[in-house]
Amino acid sequence: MLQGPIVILTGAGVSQESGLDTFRCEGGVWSRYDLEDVATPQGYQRNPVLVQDFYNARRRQLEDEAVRPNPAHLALARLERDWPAPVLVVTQNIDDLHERAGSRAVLHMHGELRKGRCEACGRVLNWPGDMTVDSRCPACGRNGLVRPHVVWFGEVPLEMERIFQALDTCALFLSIGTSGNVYPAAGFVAHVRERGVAPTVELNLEPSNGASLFHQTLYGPAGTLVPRFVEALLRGDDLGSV
Ligand code: BJW
Repeated sequence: MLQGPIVILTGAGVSQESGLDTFRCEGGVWSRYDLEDVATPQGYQRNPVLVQDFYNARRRQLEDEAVRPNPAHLALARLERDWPAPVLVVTQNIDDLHERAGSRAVLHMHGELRKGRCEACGRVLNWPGDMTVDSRCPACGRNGLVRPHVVWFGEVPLEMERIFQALDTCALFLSIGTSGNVYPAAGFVAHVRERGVAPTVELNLEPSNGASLFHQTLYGPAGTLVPRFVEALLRGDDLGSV
């Protein structure tokens, strides 16, 4: 029977049924915006107003009543509560739906929409509302140097040391709702497999770029698949029978 710590990588697909767009699916964020414009430091330098507006709109979307944790987020929170060893969610998502569902051990490797960061003093700030190119840092008082606390292409993702420590000691690795296009997250499955100890499972709507690297793959909407999978894990079912 499976025992020990679990690491769960999540991506935009886990929040799709909560009403948030994925990036690379049909009609996704990158079909409406050029990622070079809104998700690179160079794009921000060129047109900070466009980038602030992009993140302001997404931040406001989190306030929408319809945007709430779906059964996949809730099942992962339940797993953390009921599993007898640590369960860590490593999310590429910048929304707060895992926390709202009740997950406590969550690392946001690509940052958080409801936070800002001052480029003058480096302080990470809670930022629930709109941010502008003139916003004042409440910590150091400087104007115009607060940016969204998100990780753009070419920037180093957050919490990498803790993430690799967890990957190096996990007994099970799950990847949920991510297309496997973006590194270093896309490389986690290969990293875990190198150790040759922990089973790796992909739960996604369709095969990701790295699908062949997983021991097991399950396809369907996360809101249906994840609760079923968590239920089976907690019952102690053999993974292969899920
Ligand atoms: C469902 C579903 C449902 C739908 N149920 N499933 C060449 C080779 C290798 C690497 C590089 C390279 N050139 C450059 C790089 C590095 C680069 C990179 O990976 N580029 C690739 C595009 C090639 N990476 C970086 O620059 C990163 N930094 C870095 O590498 O630093 C170096 C370093 C690393 C480590 C240590 C030291 C140094 C930074 C990456 C930053 C990514 N930022 C973004 C935007 C910011 C946040 C935001 O605005 O939200 O993060 S990009 C965007 O993609 C966002 C996401 O987090 C990320 C991943 O997307 P995700 O989650 O996979 O979404 P989708 O849409 O792609 O997929 C959704 C999936 O869900 C699909 O498969 C659907 O089928 C599925 N799905 N509905 C279940 N209901």
